[in-house]
Amino acid sequence: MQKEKFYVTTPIYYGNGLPHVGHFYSSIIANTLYKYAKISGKKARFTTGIDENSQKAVIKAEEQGVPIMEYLDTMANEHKKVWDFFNLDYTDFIRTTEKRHHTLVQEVLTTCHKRGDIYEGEYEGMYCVGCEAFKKDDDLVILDTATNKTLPLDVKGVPEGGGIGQYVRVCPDHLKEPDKIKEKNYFFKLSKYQTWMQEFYEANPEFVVPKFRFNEVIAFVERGLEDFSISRETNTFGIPLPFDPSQVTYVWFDALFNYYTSCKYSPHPQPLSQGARGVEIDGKMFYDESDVWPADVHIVGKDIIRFHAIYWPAMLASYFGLGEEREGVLHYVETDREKLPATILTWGYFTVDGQKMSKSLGNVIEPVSYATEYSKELLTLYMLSAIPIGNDGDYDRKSAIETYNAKLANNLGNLVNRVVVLSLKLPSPHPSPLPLGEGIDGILMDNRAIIDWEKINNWLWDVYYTEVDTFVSHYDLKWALDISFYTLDKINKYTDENEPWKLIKTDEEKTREVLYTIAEWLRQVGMCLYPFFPEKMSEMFHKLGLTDYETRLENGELHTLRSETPVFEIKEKGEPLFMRIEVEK
Ligand code: ME8
Repeated sequence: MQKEKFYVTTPIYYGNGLPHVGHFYSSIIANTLYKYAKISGKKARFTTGIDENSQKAVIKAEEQGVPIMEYLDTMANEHKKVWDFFNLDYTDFIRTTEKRHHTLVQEVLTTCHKRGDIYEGEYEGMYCVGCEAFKKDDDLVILDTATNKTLPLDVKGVPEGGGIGQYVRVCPDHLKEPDKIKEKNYFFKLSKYQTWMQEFYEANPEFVVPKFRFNEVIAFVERGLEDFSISRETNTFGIPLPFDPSQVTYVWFDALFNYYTSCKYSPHPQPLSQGARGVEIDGKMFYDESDVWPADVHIVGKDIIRFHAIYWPAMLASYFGLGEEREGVLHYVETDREKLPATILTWGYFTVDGQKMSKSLGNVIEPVSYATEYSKELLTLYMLSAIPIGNDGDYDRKSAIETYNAKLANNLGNLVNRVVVLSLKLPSPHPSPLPLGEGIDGILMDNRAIIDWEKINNWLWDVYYTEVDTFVSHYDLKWALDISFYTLDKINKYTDENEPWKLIKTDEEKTREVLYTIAEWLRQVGMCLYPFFPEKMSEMFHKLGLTDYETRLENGELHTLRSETPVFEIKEKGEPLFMRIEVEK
């Protein structure tokens, strides 16, 4: 039987800086969704990487006096080091300077050109190198160079009383005046896709999540789509247009197709496609994994939503030849869906302790050093549980520590510790038909006839699993975490009510039952939390004496494991699972 598939991507980050917490956020969402799909037995794929064909990188390399490729190789390694530190389980790390990507983009450009969707023209206007985007007047804000503050967006023209050159129009994100440009360019006929796009949105109301961001996109499209420039004459670094090599394609037409290159020319054949034939490009083998296309979810920040929600479907429509022309107008047809990404999941911007993250304020959270100082799980937990995906959010450092202490160190960590310590105090188990080994303390066996099994079962199967699976499939990771910690609260309550630390002095049999019950709850919640905190949950399974859990989950056995009757062969106390962190005053 064909396995269900799941394909998730992060934006490819610009390689001219190191990843900060904003990048970490999309990567950890992607990793969690990927892991959840994988343990659920899906054919899962997770692509991340870096966006290299940009003017910004060329400028940086020149500033440092190193050849561009040497600079990019160093940066690609630095990026990988960050993701490897967090053990992110990406299937593919793509670099847009790779030959496989050049091959694909040139094939796309040729196809779209032949279809008549790319034409030659002249561009005159403004270009922001920081955004790698052309700007219109409306896109800019006014900067008061005397105070270095931007004026409200609704201020029209230059306020009175300013000195000469005091007020300049700048890009709101980079606070720099865009370059004035006049050059020959090639344009993409986005306007041809106006009706098609509106019909596509209409038929797919969940294309952009959350809804309020989709509404912004829809309103933008309703104002009318304009053709956009896809090439630059003055840039020399990038992918040349196959039909006019004096021009290189400018960043978006190139960058967005990374998501497809990664499947079409995959460095690894996935288990399901054994026998897939490889092609050799630049001495490396690549495999056609395009059966995982389209992406199930692209994770993107709000600043790049228009590119993903408008340009991207239109480019794909042009490449794949989607739509049906009737009386000179292109219309959307239901089967187009099979080639288009299912969801664009967007998030907002973070501030740190209520302030904009900026180098000059010294409040940029650098994920590796922050996680080294505190804990990886603290960062993941706070990012995924304090900020609902979609909204702008604040990273409140004090509250991050408090959340970690309450949920991971106290709630989960203490429970594990209790079960382990008390189990080790129990004498060797009673004879059992199970092959347990002899004379080992701390073994908890199944005893479902007399423990509170029904209660657990009802909650787990009727509520918890359904809710977690549903939340995750709607990309609602906050709620998946919240219900898991709510379940842990229930186990803590059960533990407090049964007081196994007292019971152990009087009733060994009943203690065994209570501890088994707690351990079983922990096993079940641990499997749902595994995609969020894989290292710590593996450690917890190990403490509970469950062998092979990590391997079996990674092999997609979540559903089998949920129904299994485990034996907990607890052997040693070891270090606490989560150390408490002191809150800084
Ligand atoms: O845009 N809070 O790359 P990028 C939250 N190469 N998110 C933030 C943030 C903040 N303070 N700062 C940045 C690019 N981001 C392109 C993508 S994809 C085909 C090409 C987010 O490195 C930002 O919103 O500038 C963006 O989505 C992502 O980080 C990557 O940004």
